[in-house]
Amino acid sequence: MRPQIMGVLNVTPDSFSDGGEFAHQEAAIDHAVKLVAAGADLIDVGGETTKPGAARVPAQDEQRRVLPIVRELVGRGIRVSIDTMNASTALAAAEAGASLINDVSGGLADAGMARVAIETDLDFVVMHWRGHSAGMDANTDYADVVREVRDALEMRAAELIITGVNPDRLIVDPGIGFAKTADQSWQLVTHLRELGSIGTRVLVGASRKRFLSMLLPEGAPIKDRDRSTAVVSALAAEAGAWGVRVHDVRGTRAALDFWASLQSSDPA
Ligand code: PMM
Repeated sequence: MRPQIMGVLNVTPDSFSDGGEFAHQEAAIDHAVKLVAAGADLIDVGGETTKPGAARVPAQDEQRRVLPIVRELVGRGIRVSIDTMNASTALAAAEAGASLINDVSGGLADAGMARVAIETDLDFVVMHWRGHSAGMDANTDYADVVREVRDALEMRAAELIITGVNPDRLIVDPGIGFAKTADQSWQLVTHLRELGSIGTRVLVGASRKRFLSMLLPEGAPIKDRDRSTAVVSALAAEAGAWGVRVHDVRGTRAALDFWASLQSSDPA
């Protein structure tokens, strides 16, 4: 089966228009609707930038940004994932109808997150994480990045299951670009299949990340990474991933539909 496509909707002050709060929200909803029309299965709403070096955002500010959007999208029948490290935001989004919690810290940033995952029994994405964005570029020492990320995710999943999280709800994510050099991100992308032995579903978030610029001319615009993102989406499908998180849904949808038709066609 084709992987699920999670369309990225970052609702941060630097995204969308600067025409005031309402115009900003309208533009965000408009963008989400376009992502669904382009083939997204769910929309990943986030109100805190996790780019390398980024500072934290207070949970109240995050909630002011994301909750009206979650409510509106759910009201329109769109499946929503909430991209947050804050248990209070995850809970409020769940109450507003979100169907998946996407925590880049895998429940490590906020000790209350596991409880929210247990109580809501929503799908729960647990990403490989080595600490907050402010210092993560200095935290890339691995002897064997593929084995260490795999083992850390397996360990984290086991801890969460012992705490009471439903194993069927867990989805692990290697955290491409999070405390990983470009070379380490490449290694993870080419060994995604090894995450399958953890026994949970796997999500891959490679979209527009820095490592994809390695094959592009110096200074190429970010959007030029969309074609290689679509290739990585097809690689993820081939490796058995449950889902991919992408900005350019159209490109990934075309790649995945093509991949799926190759799967179903009879070999000559
Ligand atoms: N990457 C970003 C944000 N959220 N969530 C998951 N599960 N996996 C990721 O790789 C991931 C994420 C950062 O990307 P962006 O700033 O381009 O949205």
